[in-house]
Amino acid sequence: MEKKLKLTPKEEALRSEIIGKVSRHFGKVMEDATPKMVYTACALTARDQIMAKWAVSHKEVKEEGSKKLYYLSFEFLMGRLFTTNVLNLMQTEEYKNVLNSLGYRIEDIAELENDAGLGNGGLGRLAACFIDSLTTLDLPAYGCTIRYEYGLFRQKIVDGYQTELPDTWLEDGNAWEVPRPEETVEVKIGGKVYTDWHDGRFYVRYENAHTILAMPYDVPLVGYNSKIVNKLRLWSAKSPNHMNMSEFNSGNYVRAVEEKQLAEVISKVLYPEDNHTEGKELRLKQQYFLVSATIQWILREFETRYGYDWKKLPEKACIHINDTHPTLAIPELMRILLDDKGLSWDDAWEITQKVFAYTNHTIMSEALEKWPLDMFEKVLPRIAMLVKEMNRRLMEYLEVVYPNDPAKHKYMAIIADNKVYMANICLYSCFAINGVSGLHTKILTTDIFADYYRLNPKKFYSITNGITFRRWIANCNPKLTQLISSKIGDKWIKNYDELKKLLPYAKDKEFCEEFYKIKHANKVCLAEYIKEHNNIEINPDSIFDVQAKRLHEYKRQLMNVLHIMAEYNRLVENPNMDFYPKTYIFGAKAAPGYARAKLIIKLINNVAEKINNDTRIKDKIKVVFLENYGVSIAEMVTVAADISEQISTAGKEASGTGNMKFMLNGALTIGTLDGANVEMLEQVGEDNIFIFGLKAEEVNARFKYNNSEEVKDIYSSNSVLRQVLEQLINGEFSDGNTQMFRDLYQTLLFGDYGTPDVYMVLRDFEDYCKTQERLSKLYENKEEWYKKAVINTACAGYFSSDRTIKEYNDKIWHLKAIK
Ligand code: 26W
Repeated sequence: MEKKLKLTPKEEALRSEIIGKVSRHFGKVMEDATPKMVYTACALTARDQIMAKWAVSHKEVKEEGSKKLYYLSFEFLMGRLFTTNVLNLMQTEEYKNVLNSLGYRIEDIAELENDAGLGNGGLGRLAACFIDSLTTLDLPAYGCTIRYEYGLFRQKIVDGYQTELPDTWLEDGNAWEVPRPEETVEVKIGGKVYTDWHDGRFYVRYENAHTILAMPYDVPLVGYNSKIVNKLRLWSAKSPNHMNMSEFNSGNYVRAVEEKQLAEVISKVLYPEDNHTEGKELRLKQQYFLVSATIQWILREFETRYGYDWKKLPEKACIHINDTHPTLAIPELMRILLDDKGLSWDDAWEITQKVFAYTNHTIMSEALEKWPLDMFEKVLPRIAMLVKEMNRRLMEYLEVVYPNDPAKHKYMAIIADNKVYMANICLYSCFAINGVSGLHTKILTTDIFADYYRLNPKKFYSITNGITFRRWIANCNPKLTQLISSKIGDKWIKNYDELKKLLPYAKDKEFCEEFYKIKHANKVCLAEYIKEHNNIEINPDSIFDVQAKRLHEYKRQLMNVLHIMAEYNRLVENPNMDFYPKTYIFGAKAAPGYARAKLIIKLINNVAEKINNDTRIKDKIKVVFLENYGVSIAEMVTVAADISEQISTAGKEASGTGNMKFMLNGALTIGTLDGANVEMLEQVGEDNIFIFGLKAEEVNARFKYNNSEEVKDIYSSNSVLRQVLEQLINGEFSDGNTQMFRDLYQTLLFGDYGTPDVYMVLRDFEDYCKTQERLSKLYENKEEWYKKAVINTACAGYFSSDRTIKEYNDKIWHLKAIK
């Protein structure tokens, strides 16, 4: 229903634009348009503005001959783009008013956009935050990834179990992308390669290689009140051949389209493994597909502007490798410089070494990528030759710097035991290598990468992760943003240091009261969502305790549930005890092949089912599992959380970024001294964060011996823990089924390979419970609680990804902001 509202001339113009889009794009008048059409029309008007800006920005970057960053990442977890784009264009009010005048609410329209969920977790979301900060700081940069037709799977909980459905995010089209068929490049996979010299030149010939076309789609991106437009380039795989007509005519319909399908499968799905690799051939093809297309494009751009002066490449381009997944960009650059551009090995190598930088995001050994050499040679015969030559030179070098140390050579090798080690390619070739938090970098340089570190300590940097304040507060928590800006102005959204100015307000009762009201309103919103989606009634006055992140044993969702079970047991025994009502909220996807992670999801759901329906405890505990956790759900839960669970086994979480989002929005953290939690403690001081558990060195020491004795001691001395462990196998939370959760019991008490409780769940349990109790006690004193909450928000400035990007730029990239 249209409403008569007074609009400014600018708003009137926008309104006509939207109506025009609905008419031209869908052939409808406003009254007949569906809300989805209105969404698309709005998105297209925003896109038009960005495109107009883009043309100018592109010209400037070109004219200035600026150095550019190419951020190669297998994942970009962008989420929805409409409201962040509108925010960055500084037009939220305009769109809100215009949509109102057309009878819509901006929130409802924004919700119709599918999340661009092209990522698993932290690494992918970090890439998305980085591209926002790069653009906001007017630094010329391109994000490069694959246009997965299906993003990460859609999670559906059936009878408490996770099931997976395809995420059909492109089904209704994607208003933000611009196809660039004219920039399609060819990628060659498989076949046989022959090399030879004649007439003083080196020749490479491919036989029976498969050619796949890589067609780019560009998503233009604006920064917050910024001058330039950057872009995310998404590569899509296309077959060079159409359907096979003769097969079709002979009635072989499947075979007629087979070849085409096989080529295009490369950009169909994102592998749902995070922190675990399986060495699948298709994934290797995907990796080469992305890097080959990107490197060809980079060199073409360079050549068009600067000709054949390849030595200049490092002055004009920096290529960032986001974890090892895009590592093959390194041998691919070598290949093109050698085979196509005719450079010598030494010249090509000198250039290559100055172009690439690498970030490591995990020390979990099962995440460190390695490929079977025979598969590698079959899929990428020419790249395999180059990688072998790199390894030969590396070995020669190691013999000089670390003589007579075969064990070390093997550990540092690119090829060992017939496997290709991706991280070692990066460590050998990149001019900069970094970890993502202080503790993580320390572990890299003193432990897993120590041998490379000793060779060249100056190449190593520590750069703590960050999050973009535009999405993670301005956009998802507009009320809090307004409250803060009403006191300290709105500069802090871009100048993160200014957030510190909020600190004095922690002592201002009235301010804290307002802060509390906003948190409460956000909790009410989340409660409504939960009522609608889970059909669970939750109390907005209870403490909202949230753990939202990928499901992994090291993140210890299991410890969280065991504690909930223990609290429940206490309440059942003594229903009238003093107990502040609590709502435990989980959001987590598990890798489809990770059986134990999926079992933990089932346990959470069974515990929820039992507790939520037990009238004896009078609604004092509720447990909710939010289905299909992703960026949009994250936005909703971060603003509503009172407690943020960051409870990984110390030394295992490289940084974490969810921890920062909760902190920024005024949740108090219960956490271990792991990843960026360490730095959060430094920022807020120990009175304002709830740290418990073993430290990284203590965990490490326990890894070195078999901790069976310690586990036995804990088991016999802690009766609360003993009870919940027994409940895993006595059917208490599984309708009498004593087998369902036996695996969890088994791994905690006896371990898979004889070492029980690898992730120290039992060891940290008691301290965790005590710390939880301290938090519940504190919540009774709202004044104290909100003082601490405000301090958390005020001290979160350091965790702006703008700070992170400035550090990357000063230390590694050296890009110049466009004036
Ligand atoms: C090949 C399978 C695979 C896929 C993804 C292996 C490893 C990964 C990522 C490196 C996992 C990941 O997302 N790591 C997270 O990166 C974040 C950004 O730096 C950190 O904040 C998290 O602590 C880290 O777990």
